[in-house]
Amino acid sequence: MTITGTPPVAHRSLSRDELTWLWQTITRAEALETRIINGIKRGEFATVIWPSRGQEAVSAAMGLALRQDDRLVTTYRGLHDHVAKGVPLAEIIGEVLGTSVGASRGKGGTMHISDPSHGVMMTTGIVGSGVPIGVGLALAAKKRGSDRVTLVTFGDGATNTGSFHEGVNLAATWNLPIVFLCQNNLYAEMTPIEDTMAISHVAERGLGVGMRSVTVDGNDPEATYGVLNEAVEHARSGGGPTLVEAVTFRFEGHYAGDTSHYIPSEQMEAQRLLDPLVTFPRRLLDAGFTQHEIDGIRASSAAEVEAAIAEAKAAPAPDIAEIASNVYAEGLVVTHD
Ligand SMILES: Cc1ncc(C[n+]2csc(CCOP(=O)(O)OP(=O)(O)O)c2C)c(N)n1
Ligand SMILES: [Mg+2]
Repeated sequence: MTITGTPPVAHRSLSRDELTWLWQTITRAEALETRIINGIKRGEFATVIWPSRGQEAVSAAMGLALRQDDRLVTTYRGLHDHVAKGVPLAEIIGEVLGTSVGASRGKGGTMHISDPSHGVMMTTGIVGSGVPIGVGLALAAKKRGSDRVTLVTFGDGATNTGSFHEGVNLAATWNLPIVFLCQNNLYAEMTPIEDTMAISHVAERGLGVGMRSVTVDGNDPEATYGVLNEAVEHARSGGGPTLVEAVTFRFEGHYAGDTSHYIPSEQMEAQRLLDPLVTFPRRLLDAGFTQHEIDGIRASSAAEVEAAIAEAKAAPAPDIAEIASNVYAEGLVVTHD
């Protein structure tokens, strides 16, 4: 659905390889999270994650729309985003478990995964704080004449913060190469969206700052890809920022262990019918995939996760001698150009 100012997206049909990639990414993210939650439940892991079960289609679409060197800023609920941006599974799990194969050598934890080699510049636990940081990355790209796009992703609740409103305003004013991706899962912690905002679409918040703004069905990876791809290419070609609201749902609690008792059972049941893990395989069958192929991709994803878990578990904890390394920039020369 177009809210304002955005040209209609030409929905080209995706190739078989692209559809395969989307399903691989959705199932990798799902398998990763399910395996970690099961490990926590049975006492195998002492850790914490903020589940994104249900939101995988949004991140898969995002991963397909971005180049490896494009930049991503995400949140504590970002394991699916890390997978989609190409961070190796063992490096993600190493952070979740705090072992030295982690992307930050096990020193970041779930809430602070970064992997600049895959463009993941920051994961933050401070709601809304990624927005101005993404704006800074996009400003740097513009000043340096780089064609890298920055995508910053956050929840619906984050759009209630001052940093969101300040950040989108500057991005629109400076015409920066950035995409703001709101993963609207209808809840902020335990609070339903209608208790915190009086508008029907988060995307309306882009209107007030003069930004192109779109709402899309985040459970449909192809539609979400179409919108994000257009927004990314628009930013890359100098057209400026877009706010994309992908409407989705979170089937697990706010954190692993939260029972979601505050989500009405009728809402949960209605959302289950829209779960991309259920609906996308039907789409793949229509596109000519066999059930055997669909199941095979899912089984491969689970096997990859199992191998990555074994690798991360076998790695030692970070060496104490490393406690201060990579914490501060070394040999940094500040120039004022
Ligand atoms: C600045 C700030 N305020 C409050 C919190 C506590 N908190 C953690 S998650 C969360 C809800 C955020 O909701 P939303 O932006 O919709 O993201 P979601 O968790 O649904 O992905 C809150 C209020 C925080 N981490 N940071
Ligand atoms: Mg939310």
